[in-house]
Amino acid sequence: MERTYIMIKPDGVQRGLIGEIIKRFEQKGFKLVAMKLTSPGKAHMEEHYADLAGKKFFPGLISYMTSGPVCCMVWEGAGVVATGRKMLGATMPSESAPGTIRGDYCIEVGRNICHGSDAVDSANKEIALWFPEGISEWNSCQSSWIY
Ligand code: 3AN
Repeated sequence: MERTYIMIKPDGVQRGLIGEIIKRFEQKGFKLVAMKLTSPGKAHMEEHYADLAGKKFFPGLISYMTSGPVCCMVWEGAGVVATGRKMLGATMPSESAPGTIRGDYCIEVGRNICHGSDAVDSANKEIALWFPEGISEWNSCQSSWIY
């Protein structure tokens, strides 16, 4: 079953949006298979965002992302990578549709609440980076209703 890495950024945690974001993924039918609140160091965050290392906003992104705890989650379900991105909404809050998380809760790209893996390959890399301890399996009694 497909998995994605969803991370609630420091602004989302500080604004009390963890429950709202979890609610949306749960109600959609996805299964939460790992979660933790953690305050990562600079090197860890730079590894997570290595693809953006050349961008002008990179230093600001890293200092913001290490300014407080982030909520790290792995969600599982059919098509969860692409659907998760749709649920987050476009990177630019001015372009993210109402009804999406970014569309409903933010106006500034540098404070856009949440991260979601952009492809199955990057999801697998990000899950390994953030959950080196592995993920515990559990059975959801809802799955027979969803699938
Ligand atoms: P996404 O998070 O939607 O995959 P990316 O990977 O292009 O978007 O960017 C990663 C993060 O970098 C964004 N979530 C946002 O916090 C920040 N970011 C992207 N573009 C800009 C920008 N033009 N100015 C400031 N921060 C940006």
